[in-house]
Amino acid sequence: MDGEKGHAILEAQSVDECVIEQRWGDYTAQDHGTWKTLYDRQIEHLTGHVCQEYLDGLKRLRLTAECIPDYEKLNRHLRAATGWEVLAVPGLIASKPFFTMLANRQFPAGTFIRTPEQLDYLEEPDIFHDVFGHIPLLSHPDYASYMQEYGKAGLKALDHKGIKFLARLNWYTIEFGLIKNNGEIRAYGAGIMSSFGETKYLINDPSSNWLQFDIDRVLRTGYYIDDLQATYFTIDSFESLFKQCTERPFVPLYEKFRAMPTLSPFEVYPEDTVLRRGSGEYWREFPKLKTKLK
Ligand code: HBI
Ligand code: FE
Repeated sequence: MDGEKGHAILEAQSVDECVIEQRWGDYTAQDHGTWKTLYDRQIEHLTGHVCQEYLDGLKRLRLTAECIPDYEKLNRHLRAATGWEVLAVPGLIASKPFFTMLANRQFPAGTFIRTPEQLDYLEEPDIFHDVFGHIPLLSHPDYASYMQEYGKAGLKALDHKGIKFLARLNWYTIEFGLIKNNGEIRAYGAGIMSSFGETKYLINDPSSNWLQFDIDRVLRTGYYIDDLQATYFTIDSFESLFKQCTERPFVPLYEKFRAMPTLSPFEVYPEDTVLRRGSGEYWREFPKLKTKLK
């Protein structure tokens, strides 16, 4: 996307100004081939490490490696499952339309797909991250309710300087969350699902700490957007996540936590319930963090 169009989209404050046509017919054979390569590779590496709810969602929504999903067809299955729908947007949109869409069970998904040269990482979320990463779980009723609540909380947070805290909740659940599945710990976060590097690291590298999800801890814990996770938070179920995030109003927590120090993703604190104590070697040997703690 060229600069000023991207800039204009990030300025747009209404949902209508952000939504575009997917133009499924414009995808090339290379685009569909990239989708298939990414899909097959992630499914191969995630099997055994991804939660059952996600795999059920892929099936329920008929999401396969065959070709880039056509949002019109995808939405028939998604609406039937939980009333959610995917709307095409050119890329990252401003927070207000973003949260408004989530609050209305509409997920803003990109339409472009990365080039074969960008297979392993790209700055902006592309259709593979948004659809393969985020959409399957929207067919699960409890996760669907959580995402809608997240959108409603986002609209409130905009009026109470709470976006920083909510972005952390987004990061440690929607993007990089883990969940218990019959005693095992499995991935559900879109940032894991759609990233080859993060998937390999989570599965093979002993460095990261896996902590029991606690809403106060997560709202207070910073994160780096440009590196693998030092800490992952694990929920018992999507129902328990929804309950923890709706049983207390967030605005008083924003006030309280704003006056307290940001917790580090590299530390384990006395109150933490540690499900797996990492070795920490990844970030000790390669401290290459470029961006600041969020
Ligand atoms: N826009 N399309 C899109 N997708 C996102 O995930 C997104 C966004 N705009 C804002 C945003 N995420 C974050 O600021 C919130 O998650 C906090
Ligand atoms: Fe995402």
